[in-house]
Amino acid sequence: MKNKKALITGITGQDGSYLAEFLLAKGYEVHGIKRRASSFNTQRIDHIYQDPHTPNPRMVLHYGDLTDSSNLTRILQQVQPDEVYNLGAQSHVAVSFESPEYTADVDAMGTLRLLEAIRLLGLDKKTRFYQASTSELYGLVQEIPQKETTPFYPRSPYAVAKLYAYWITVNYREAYGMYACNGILFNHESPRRGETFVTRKITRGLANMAQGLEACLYMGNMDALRDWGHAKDYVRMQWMMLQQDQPEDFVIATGVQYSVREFIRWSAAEVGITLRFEGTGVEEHAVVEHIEGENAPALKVGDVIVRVDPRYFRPAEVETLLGDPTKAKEKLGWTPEITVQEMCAEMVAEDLKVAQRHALLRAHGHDVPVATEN
Ligand code: NDP
Ligand code: GDR
Repeated sequence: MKNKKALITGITGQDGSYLAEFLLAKGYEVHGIKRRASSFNTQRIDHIYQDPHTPNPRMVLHYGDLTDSSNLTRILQQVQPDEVYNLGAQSHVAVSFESPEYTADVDAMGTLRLLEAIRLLGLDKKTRFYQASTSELYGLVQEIPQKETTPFYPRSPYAVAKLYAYWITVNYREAYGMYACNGILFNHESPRRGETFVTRKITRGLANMAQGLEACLYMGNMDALRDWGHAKDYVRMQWMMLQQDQPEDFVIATGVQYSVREFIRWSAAEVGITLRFEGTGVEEHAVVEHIEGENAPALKVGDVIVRVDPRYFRPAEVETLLGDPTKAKEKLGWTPEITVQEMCAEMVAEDLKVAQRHALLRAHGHDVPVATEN
């Protein structure tokens, strides 16, 4: 039997990289769309990249953009994929308040462009379509926990754009009989998570502070509650959703929620630091109470290493998200294998390795770029 072909938008992102690995291991020929950038932007997939000069490469990258219909149509025509995974997006909620129109163009219209191209090329009976939908659709929560039937109430330009993408996917399924479905995924993280999402900002920030590369971690709303899983578990589910007889939408979550503050405590503990939170509101801060082991030579008891900076508050916040993955468990047999605590340990360990390398370079007089705008 011929290998299946998959096309992944957003292949250079967190999920795209894990999904590409997963599909290659299953024997797929994987095509991905990458954006033209002035610097290299393929760090997450460099380890699986195949030189186009190798005979019959099973991984092929195409330049493209979700804002460009003609480009998407040409790539789809050329690849004739069995499965399309639409993971590409301006995926940062806070940034969507800064760039609402661009976010709508990529996240909402981009999805329509792909679906319409599949239809116009006559691929609608061949190509199965996965849409990266999100728990942000629930926004101002109407029911706890959230499941497939919970009403939506989006709270950001990102979530509103994704709401359009959700419904246009349902609409193409119902109107044209396409195999198109939504995975309504709750937050999922990994060592490959973008540096400005909260978990990675925390694990990287703590690792850098432990090694003397940063002085303080400035946070937004630490009361926010999230249902965090591991990206590896969630991409497996993306594939499973396209292997069913009938296309359906599924919530993917762990069913457990924690606060951002809790995630900071765990990450600190992974570095060997016990934190004490003091104060309330914008005055809240965390003090180093105890240090164990060798991972934090740059810190001492009494240091204030976490503060609140209101610039990270959002114009409208999603305070609490908790998913109910019962349908995914019962219909597909999916359950997450990696706990949030295991994931946190993995993320801190990876960030510590990098911070230790950078501290060594700095000690030998080399410049080390550590600043991040979050
Ligand atoms: P990332 O931000 O890590 O990756 C986004 C990807 O989209 C990158 O490859 C990025 O390219 C690409 N992209 C951005 N803009 C465009 C554009 N205009 N045209 C083409 N590609 C573009 O996101 P994740 O991997 O974390 O998430 C994958 C998808 O799942 C996203 O759609 C996200 O909204 C959604 N989602 C994510 C969840 C999560 O917790 N991670 C939860 C629920 C949904 P580049 O590398 O060049 O920036
Ligand atoms: P989210 O993820 O908005 O849920 O969207 P993010 O990690 O950015 O925020 C989670 C929660 O933490 C609070 N928070 C902070 N967030 C950031 N980024 N930086 C901070 O300093 C900070 N302090 C507190 C936030 O206010 C929020 O409540 C992610 C993205 O991957 C989306 O693409 C995806 O759809 C959803 O998850 C599900």
